[in-house]
Amino acid sequence: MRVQVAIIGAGPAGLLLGQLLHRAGIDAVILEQRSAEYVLGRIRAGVLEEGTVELLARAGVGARLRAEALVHPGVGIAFGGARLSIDLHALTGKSMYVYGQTEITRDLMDARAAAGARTIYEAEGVSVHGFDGSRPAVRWVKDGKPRELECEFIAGCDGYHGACRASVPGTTIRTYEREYPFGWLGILSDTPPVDREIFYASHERGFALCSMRSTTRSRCYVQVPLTDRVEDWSDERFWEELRRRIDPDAAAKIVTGPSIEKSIAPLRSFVAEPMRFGRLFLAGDAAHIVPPTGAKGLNLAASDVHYLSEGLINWYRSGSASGTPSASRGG
Ligand code: RFL
Repeated sequence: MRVQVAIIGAGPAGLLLGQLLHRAGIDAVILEQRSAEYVLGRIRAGVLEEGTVELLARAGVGARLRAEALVHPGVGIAFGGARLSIDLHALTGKSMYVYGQTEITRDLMDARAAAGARTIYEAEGVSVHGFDGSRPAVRWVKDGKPRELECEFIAGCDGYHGACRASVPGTTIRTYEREYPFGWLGILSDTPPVDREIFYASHERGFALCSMRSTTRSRCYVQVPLTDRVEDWSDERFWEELRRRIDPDAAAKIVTGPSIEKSIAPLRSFVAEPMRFGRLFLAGDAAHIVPPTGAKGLNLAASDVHYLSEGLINWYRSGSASGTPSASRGG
């Protein structure tokens, strides 16, 4: 099998890149180690920046987002029992959008299926080869049989634990990492959001965030010690702790309810450079992660995909004359 671009990973970075390349007439196959259902079930991001929303629209998957996303002109910060609202729209002319990562994934998967573009799920043991030369290849096992794909470029969109970054010789990559000494306990619940706007709380007991996925679904977090386990946190304990950390007006308005997802994410910052190794490019969490407190990772992944797709599209349009694409911000 031969293809122009092999994309490793069907997270938001891989699916969005596949969609942009497909619209530009570039043949790309996505290889994903998990099942489509598993990928769709992963509950993560929900806060999108204007640039991400514009890029999704350009990829042809903006209609449902525009119709259903909650538009937030600003963000709040609670401290010392009071609340400060920052009107981002007034200050920058731009808003934030609340639309779940699962919904973006669903929109991109639907668009891919409608276009008849190929995604190979449950590809085991994916490995990347020959990216320092002109004929890279990807190998994997599917249904117990070894498979191989020849390609012109490989896009490593396989997240922080993926195979692509790990395949790069250690002498060619530099990494910077910081692990924070606390965890981020988040719950998702079918309860109305604490407030109309997303707000952070700075409190001596720890940081907190009241966010949402819709007008009926809340996503709230509290900072916890790294030694805590999810089992230590009943739903009642979570809501009680959140109440203590936010301003009294908001605390009085909280509607509590059972969690439908609860997890503790370790907080880590990580950056690898460069993001290009011959014909292998890294994008999204494969190259860098930021703590989910900032609601930034998916937006950064979208930004990488914007630059990478432009580089690849320009390269193919210019008849491949200019060597290899210059795509990442790092060159
Ligand atoms: P992903 O989403 O990790 O997808 C990588 C895909 O690659 C697959 N894979 C492989 N496939 C084949 N072979 C291999 N060897 C493979 N190894 C891995 C994986 O199965 C997966 O399908 O990376 P991508 O596409 O770069 O997207 C990044 C975003 O998912 C991530 O940055 C955000 O979720 C971060 N994030 C947030 N970002 C925002 O912009 N706004 C938010 O509000 C926000 N909230 C969050 C977040 C992340 C969180 N967690 C759990 C870390 C909230 C949380 C709690």
